[in-house]
This record gives sequence, structure tokens and C-alpha cells, in this order.
Amino acid sequence: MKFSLVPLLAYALSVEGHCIFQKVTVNGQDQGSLTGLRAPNNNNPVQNVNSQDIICGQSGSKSQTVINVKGGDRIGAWYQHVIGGAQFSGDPDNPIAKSHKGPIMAYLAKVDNAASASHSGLKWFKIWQDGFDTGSRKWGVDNMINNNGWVYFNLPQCIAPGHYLLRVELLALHSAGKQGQAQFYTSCAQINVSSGGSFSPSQTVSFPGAYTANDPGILVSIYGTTGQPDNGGKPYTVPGPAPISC
Ligand SMILES: *[C@@H]1O[C@H](CO)[C@@H](O)[C@H](O)[C@H]1NC(C)=O
Ligand SMILES: [Cu+2]
Repeated sequence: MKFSLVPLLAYALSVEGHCIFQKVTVNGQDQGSLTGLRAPNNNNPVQNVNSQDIICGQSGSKSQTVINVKGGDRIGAWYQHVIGGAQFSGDPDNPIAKSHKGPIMAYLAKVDNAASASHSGLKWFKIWQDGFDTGSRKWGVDNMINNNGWVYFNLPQCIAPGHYLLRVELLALHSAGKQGQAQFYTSCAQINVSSGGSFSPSQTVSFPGAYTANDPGILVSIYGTTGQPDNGGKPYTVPGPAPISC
């Protein structure tokens, strides 16, 4: 019986269409692979919402760089199947397997020094999300795939100057009908915001703590009666707080 394990593992590795957030652009300017990032070394998801790994992913690479940005800047976050891009030429699971439907979110937390601060124990607020559009029946992940792995959002104009960690989170829901099977893909970018804003969030959340395993957006079957991953055409509740507006 022991013999069957090896081909089984090889099969599992070849079919998993995971991904890693691994590069940032600022107003279209490429910051370089893993530059300014705390990112996992492999593309395996985090599935335990109570794990420290829910914050910035399993600890892997950690850059010394802090990326300079301004309030209102257009940020690009790049997800690919493995570090560097596709796993092989013609990789059908790059930037991620098409089955991996779900929302994408961005959070900020203020820190003293983004290069050295611990990412534990911070106060996070959400700045952006792309959930599920009932009209087009497209998920945030569908939009990311159509943009070749790029996720774009603007930093709010109002945020106060200083250092922050920027946590970008992709939540894959293809197996989320069973508790503990939602897949979280996150890395954190280290940023220094120069802007004239003064926003200080009145409400923040903790990671871990912001989510529970049975949140309606985390324990959810996204397959309607037709078996399509369209949430049955119903609205989908993105986990965590609403994005700030300013
Ligand atoms: C952060 O940005 C401010 C304003 O541009 C700058 O004066 C400061 O040197 C930067 N700090 C770091 C550590 O990059
Ligand atoms: Cu996966």
C-alpha cells in the first residue's frame, strides 16, 4: 500500500493551480520581482484562518526594500502560478487555475518601519475589494486572469503619510463548501506613503481574528443548481470589513 503514495503525490503536484503575489507596480512602474515584499516561497495556500500565516502567507522571502508611494497612486499586484511566472511554457494554470474563483482584497496596517516591523498584532483596514458581480457573473479572480495576473487598485487619497504593510489577499472558493477548504493566497508589500491625507481608521481588524472558518464568504458553495461557479447568481459576501471610503 505504501507504493501508491508516490504517484498520488506526483499527480497532486501537477494539478494544483495555486499562485503567489510576487511583484508590485506603482503607476505602471515595475518595482522588481519580490522587491518590497514579504512573500511565501511556494504557492501553497493558507487554509487555517486562525494561523499567523493568514497575515502575509507562509514566511518565505522578506525584502529589505520599502516602496515609496503617494496617496491616490495606482498599485498593481502581480499574481503568478510560481515565482517568476508560468511553471512551464503554455502552463494552463498561470496565473492561477481557472477553477479558483473568488474575491481579491487589499488591506493596510500602519507600522513604524515597514522593513522591520512584525506583521503580527497590527490593526488592519480594508482599502479595496473585487468580489462577485451578479450581472456579469465574474469573480475578482476572473478579472485577475483576464489581466494576466495583475490586480489593480488605487491607494486612497486620504490616508495619512507614513509606513504601512499592504496585504493583498486572493481567496479561492472552489472547494469552500467544506469547512477549512477555502484557500488564501496572500503576501504583504512594505510601503512608505507620502501624502497630505490625515485619515486614521475608526475601526480596524486583526489578523488572525478578522475571519472565522464559517463566515458566509469563507464556508460557501459557489456552485448554483446548474453546477456553474456563479454563486447561483446570488450576491456574494466578501469576508472582512467594508473598504474605507474617503
Ligand atoms: C518616506 O517618504 C518620505 C516622504 O517622501 C521621505 O521623506 C522618507 O525619507 C521616506 N522614508 C523612507 C524610510 O523611505
Ligand atoms: Cu489551489
